[in-house]
Amino acid sequence: GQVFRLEDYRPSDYLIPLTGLTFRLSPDGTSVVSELTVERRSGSTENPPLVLDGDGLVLKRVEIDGTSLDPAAYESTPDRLTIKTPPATQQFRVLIETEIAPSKNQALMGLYRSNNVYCTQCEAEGFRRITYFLDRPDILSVYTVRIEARRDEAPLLLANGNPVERGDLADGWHYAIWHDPFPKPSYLFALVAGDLGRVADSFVTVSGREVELGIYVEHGKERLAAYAMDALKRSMRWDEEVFGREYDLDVFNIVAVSDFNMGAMENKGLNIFNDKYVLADEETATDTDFANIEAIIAHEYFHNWTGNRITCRDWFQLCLKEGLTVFRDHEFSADQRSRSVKRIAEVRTLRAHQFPEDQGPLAHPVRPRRYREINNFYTATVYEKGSEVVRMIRTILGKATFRKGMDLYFERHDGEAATIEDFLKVFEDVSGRDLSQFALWYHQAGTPNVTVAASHDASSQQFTLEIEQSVPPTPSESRKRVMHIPLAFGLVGPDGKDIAYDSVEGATVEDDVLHLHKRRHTVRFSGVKERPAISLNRGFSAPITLSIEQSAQDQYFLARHDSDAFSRWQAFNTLLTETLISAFRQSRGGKPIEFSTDLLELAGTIAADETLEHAFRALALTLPSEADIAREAASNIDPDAILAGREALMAAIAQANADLFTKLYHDLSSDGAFSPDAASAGRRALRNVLLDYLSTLPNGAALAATHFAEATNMTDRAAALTVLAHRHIDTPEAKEALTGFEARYRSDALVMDKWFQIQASAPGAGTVDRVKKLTTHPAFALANPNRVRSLIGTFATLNQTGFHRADGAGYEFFVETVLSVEKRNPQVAARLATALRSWRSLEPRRQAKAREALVTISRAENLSADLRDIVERTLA
Ligand code: DPP
Ligand code: ZN
Repeated sequence: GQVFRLEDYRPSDYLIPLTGLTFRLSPDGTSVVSELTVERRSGSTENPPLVLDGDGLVLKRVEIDGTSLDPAAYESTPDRLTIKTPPATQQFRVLIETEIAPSKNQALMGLYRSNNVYCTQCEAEGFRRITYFLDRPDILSVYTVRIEARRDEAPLLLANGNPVERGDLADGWHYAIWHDPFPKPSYLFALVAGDLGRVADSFVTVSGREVELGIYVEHGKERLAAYAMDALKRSMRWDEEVFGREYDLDVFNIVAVSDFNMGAMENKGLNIFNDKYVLADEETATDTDFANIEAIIAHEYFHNWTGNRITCRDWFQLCLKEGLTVFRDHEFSADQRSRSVKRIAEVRTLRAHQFPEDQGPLAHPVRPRRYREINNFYTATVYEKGSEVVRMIRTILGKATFRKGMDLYFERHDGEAATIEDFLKVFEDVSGRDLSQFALWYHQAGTPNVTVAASHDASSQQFTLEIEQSVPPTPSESRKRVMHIPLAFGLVGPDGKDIAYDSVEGATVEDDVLHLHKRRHTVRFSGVKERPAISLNRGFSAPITLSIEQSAQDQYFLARHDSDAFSRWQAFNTLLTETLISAFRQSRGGKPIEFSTDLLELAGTIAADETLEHAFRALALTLPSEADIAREAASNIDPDAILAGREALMAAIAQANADLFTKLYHDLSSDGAFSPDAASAGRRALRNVLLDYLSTLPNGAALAATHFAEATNMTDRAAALTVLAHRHIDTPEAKEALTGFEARYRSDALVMDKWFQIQASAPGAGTVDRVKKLTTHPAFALANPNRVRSLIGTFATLNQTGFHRADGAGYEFFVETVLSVEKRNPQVAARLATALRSWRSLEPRRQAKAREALVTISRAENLSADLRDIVERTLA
């Protein structure tokens, strides 16, 4: 396929200041009439051909300035419309009619049908599946949209912007007209038509304008949108208060659909959501679901300014809107919930998703320089690492200067399609700093590693850190440049408080942040009487891996006393990870596994520490996952040995703390009505982690069965079912719970997704066959992305022992499934295939089988550009 390169960017010859669209909706033959006002770029005196993008289109007619165009004057294919000699006038009008079939659209890009509702998804390049257009984000146009449909089929007609007019037409048809005054790129176009229920509310902006809010869901599910509506209003207020951003249209609508490739989409004034991120109540949604809904509602809303008002010049700049908007939603959630708990959760996500990407064959810079298929760049690197980079800018500049920079960004670039250079420039301008070395975070792939050795000299009262940074090579970037790494730190004294020092030399230190600018630093703190423990990268100030030469004594000390909650969690997590890696090696070597009693005791101390939030304790006690252990162990991975080591540590911690955990578990029983707030969720989280431990003890299955039976919300029910299905699958308790859950939720697709997920992630060799069988379950559908991700995606990403089964049976099933998904939906198939990205870290036998699986996919006939791109890069 074609390779697109950042350095090849060139402005288009033409602009499209105005776009009028008329849709006459019908499932199998929708007519789209597009009336474009086309303008030569100012200053240009030439009239080169006008080349419009298409994708699988059927052209019905073309007119220029009201006259039909002679067939010799244009060339059309399904993928392109070329008007050979446009008029020499500064402006001209082009009318294009295409016909599309929403009912046949299974790729879920462009205009399609979900549950009999017409809806659209245009990012990144779906608009060209609707009509011929300059389908690139730097073409900003003012849209007026007229929708016509049969009133009985689609009483509701929505598009971007504000409603203008609606009325009846002959033969039971009706129409609506929408106008969006804000120029926008085509990827933000949206249309929805169908029969949906409406939840209405309103919001008065800071300047006193009233905005009508609507969330549209399947009839009968209105009640389930209450939490999403509440999250929306909180997001709108927060963006005013924290970023000074006010909403700009008269209406803001959200539509939930059940077939959606992504989580949600920020179309101007008309967000379209995967229903999984709208619908929730305690009976059907877990606390994690509530938190995700809050975050994604906020994320899409925040895009109104970071993405829509200021968009991206080209798709290489995707992180300009995504990294920044993720940063904004992280900050929102931190303010709504617990900041330190939120930070720990973010870092866990970054390590679980972005680190393996950055450390494997699919590594790419936060701002990539080339791509073959842009759909494959909606990655953890662009989103999550992109957010970390913005966070580092704030760390370096300080909160007040950062805010000034953001204000300048909004002021300077409103209404534009901008670049990362534009973004960095505003921060240089407000701070007077040179951010050119910092900019490497956008340009250079790979996770930097920082190694640190500390020494203390009592006689000279000097504390010295020898620090070295390196960035491992990544595909097509073997030589790396030295980065600017901001490390928040503290020197922790014997009483747990940070100690003061007289002066520091060898690196810049500002506000408890150590700035690395060179490959090596020798940093000397003077006036340090007693040897402190070094707490480094507090709050995870830089997205790096860190190896500190540190005594176990210091690690235990920090895990008990670090005043920075993140670092305290980190210290304990590092102890657990190191223990699990050595347990894995012992297990593989056939040795009995032993654990330090200090570690087992510390787990108990943390569990019972009432000065710590419940949610913090739950996170601390959650052992690193099998994938975490595999990533940290890095090579020669045998998932069975990893699982054995992890289960052994679970059981050892549980045995050592049996009485304490049992008492805590009972003390934490719910005592009142359900609330999804963070404190209540934290309590449930801790109790459910304790259940997980206690279920390794005798009568564990019975305890989990009771927990399941007594659960009054989905969080507790799903937690108990997970314990039963993962640890006690062959017991009657597990069978009964799985059957009971299925019977109760058979007709609720989103809840059945959990039932699929829980079974697909059950460790062990038997899961492959169980998952295979589940693909024939009536609730499963290969055409629905949520179902595919729940069953197949979960199996491939969260089931190390099942997916990487030594005989390759997991891979064989996976290859077959990915190829059948691909026939309908290449985007979802390509995303699934990334599950094999870490194949080189497996032990040799599994590695050979995984490679075979990738090769089989690469040789399949008619492979889509999406899947080919992933598979070829993974094998390269
Ligand atoms: N809808 C996706 C997001 O908001 C892509 N823009 O991240
Ligand atoms: Zn986004």
